[in-house]
Amino acid sequence: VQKQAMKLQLIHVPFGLGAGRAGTELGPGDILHAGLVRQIRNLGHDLADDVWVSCADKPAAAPAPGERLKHFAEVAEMSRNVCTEVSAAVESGAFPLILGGDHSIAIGTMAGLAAHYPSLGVVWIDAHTDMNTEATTHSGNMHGMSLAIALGKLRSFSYADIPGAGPSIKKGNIVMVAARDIDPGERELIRKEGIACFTMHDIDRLGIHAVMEKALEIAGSGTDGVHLSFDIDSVDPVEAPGVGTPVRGGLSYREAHFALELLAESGLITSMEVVEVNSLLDPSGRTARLAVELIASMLGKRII
Ligand code: EXY
Ligand code: MN
Ligand code: MN
Ligand code: MN
Repeated sequence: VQKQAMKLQLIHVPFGLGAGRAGTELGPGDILHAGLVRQIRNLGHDLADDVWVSCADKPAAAPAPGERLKHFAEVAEMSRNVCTEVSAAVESGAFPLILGGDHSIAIGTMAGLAAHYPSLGVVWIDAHTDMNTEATTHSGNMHGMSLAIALGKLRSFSYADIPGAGPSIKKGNIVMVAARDIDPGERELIRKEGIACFTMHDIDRLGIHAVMEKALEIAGSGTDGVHLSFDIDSVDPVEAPGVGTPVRGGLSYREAHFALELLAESGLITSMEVVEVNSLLDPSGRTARLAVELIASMLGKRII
């Protein structure tokens, strides 16, 4: 994010089959309806024509009981389409702003970005670490596997399966923030790979300022671009009730904004995505409105 006007490319991914509950396929429309374009224009940024990624909106078939990669074909197809659109946006010189949709859209986002940034830094703000593999997942929901896939840890799906994808993300360039619901298999993989993970415990201990400074150091050094993957379930469910996998004890309203303001101020962020808004679970529209406010912070709203 630069301090002067940017050309933003909105990429909408109305996809929900990576999650365990329907509703995130409505996320892009909900966020637009909550006033995103007005906010972006008020910040003085320009907008290229919106792109809507074609993706399945209903399952081809009900997953078999115990299926470990639910709706695999639909997720793979969506990932290929997202990769193509994100890569084209970077090529056009625009700043990609991708709206989900569940967090499985990040598979294609990072694939497309890595084609242009071979040493891509990733800041993953999320209640979860999304580091399950087909061997460790309990749910079979692929939104819980996005980072593991980007790291090349799944046997049955990697960037080699996505035409035009860049290389896998390097583990030293990833940092997770706000994790507080981590499965045993994820914890083991995170430890084994030595991936930087600042949990809510770390945030309570160190404070969000220090955590974000460390996160920027990790994702911003030795990298050629920094992607922010923002899962709105990172925010406390009191502020963000419309999410499919809520976890109590999340980021406060100001911790979330402060973290994003620091990222904007750094000038290091070269792309971002906002995922998991599910307004079927929040008729008040509060969560979609929060997403718009947080995007404004990411785009420099409080930088004077
Ligand atoms: N770890 C759990 C699973 O793998 O199913 C929950 C994952 C939730 C993923 C959301 C997008 O952050
Ligand atoms: Mn996530
Ligand atoms: Mn999450
Ligand atoms: Mn590094």
